[in-house]
Amino acid sequence: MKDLYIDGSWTESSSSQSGRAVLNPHDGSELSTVSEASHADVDAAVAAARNAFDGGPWRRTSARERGELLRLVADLLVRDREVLARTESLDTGKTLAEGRIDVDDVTAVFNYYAGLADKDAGRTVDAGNPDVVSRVVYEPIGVCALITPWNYPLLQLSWKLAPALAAGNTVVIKPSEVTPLSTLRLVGLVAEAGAPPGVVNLLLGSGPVVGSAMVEHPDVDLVSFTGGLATGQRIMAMAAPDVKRVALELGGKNPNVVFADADFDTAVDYALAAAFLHSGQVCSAGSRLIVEDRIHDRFVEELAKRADEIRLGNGLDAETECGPLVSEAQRSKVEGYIAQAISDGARLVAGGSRPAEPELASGYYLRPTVFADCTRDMAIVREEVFGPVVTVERFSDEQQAIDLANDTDYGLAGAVWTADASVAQRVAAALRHGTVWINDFHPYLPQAEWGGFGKSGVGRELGPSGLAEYREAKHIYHNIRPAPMRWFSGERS
Ligand code: TXE
Repeated sequence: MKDLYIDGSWTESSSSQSGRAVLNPHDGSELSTVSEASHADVDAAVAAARNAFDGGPWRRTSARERGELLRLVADLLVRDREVLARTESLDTGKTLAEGRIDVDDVTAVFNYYAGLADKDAGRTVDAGNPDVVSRVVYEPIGVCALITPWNYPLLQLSWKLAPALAAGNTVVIKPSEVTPLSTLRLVGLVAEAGAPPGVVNLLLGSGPVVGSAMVEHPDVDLVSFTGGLATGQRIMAMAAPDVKRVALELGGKNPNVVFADADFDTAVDYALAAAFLHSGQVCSAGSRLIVEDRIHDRFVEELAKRADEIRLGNGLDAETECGPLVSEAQRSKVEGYIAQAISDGARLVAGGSRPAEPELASGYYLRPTVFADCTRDMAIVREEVFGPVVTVERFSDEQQAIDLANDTDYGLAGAVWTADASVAQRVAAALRHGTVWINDFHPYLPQAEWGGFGKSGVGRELGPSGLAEYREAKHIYHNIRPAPMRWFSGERS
């Protein structure tokens, strides 16, 4: 299997380990077998990226040329939209419609950074001295390790790869071992678009072996990681000895606050999408509903009824509204949370179990699950479940809603639903979360920063800050009338 991409060639792993089976979460069948990289492969990929950064032609490309490369990748994504969407759907279990949206979003991200690449070459600074020319310029950081998760393999990679290349870095990519297939295709497109050898390298394999070796490699300058909190903490510690730059997106426990004056049907509709899109395996999933007392009971009743009606099934089937979880391991983790929530006293009002349909029995399915009577001390309310589970808490006034919404270690995203614009603005201002939606849930824009407060991570992706993560700022101070200043004259007065 030649499925590692190192120094401009597809190569075989040098590991003696046999390949890894990639499974279809709909039925557990094998989609493909992929390589497991060895430590020697990690060394080769990092060396290729290092050489391409230090000495290759990439260094001499202009920002405009790099932007053109990204634009070409975007065009190829449009060409291959259907096959990429299908690959993503098969590998992750998400619906084909979601897969298509992902590819369109990825295309938009490449186009956005294609446009931004040459827009900001730095600035001139007034040094307060007419004989000084002082300017700030931006330079690439160097070799970037890009480690991505399994829920949005293509999308999460694009948020890293496009700005890293726009800034002039070289990269070594490692997708999740659970869902590597669309990344293989995307790396193929970047090669087809003409990225010089060594600029983009691809490794496959497990996090603890291949991922750790990348993070600890002395020739890696930056690690950008999206994944779970525990892994992020480990990566930050591994990056510390070399003071590597780190950019981390570590998920969330995202509040969705509904005031009684919000449009009821719309708020219920969005609460379902917030919680159950991609079976809740979304870092910004609205997994914590916080509902005003006056509508609480009616809201819970309607939410549970509609959750029960969600059609589960194969992501490739046009009838399907919600696919399976990504793996057996992820499903059993979520089932553990459900069991604990019941024993902690949360009231199960929908789902909580695997579906009864025989045709779904071999896939990793779970019914959309709603828990009422939840309190902030419960694990199901505090920890990221990453499955089709939503908890409901209640509030009686604005301050209580804000306090509940902010009572989390995370701080990725949140929403407020109300017809009162003043309430909406006050609550949005008070929320300690990186994105706040008012009367909406989930949309993000390539032009707007994405990332979290607190334990949701370090740094920002997307927007101009998403490019800044991959740049070093350098101040160049030029004295244009040099003359001795006699600070040390050696003379005594
Ligand atoms: O993620 P990991 P897992 C959360 C979610 C989920 C939990 C666990 O709550 O239930 O994380 O999922 C690589 N050094 N999110 O265990 O381990 C790994 O190979 C370097 C939230 O699957 O974080 C993969 O490529 N790399 C999230 C990537 O890290 C390592 C999306 C993510 O895997 C590594 C996914 C190591 N020691 C899960 N160990 C989000 N923020 O959206 C693993 N990896």
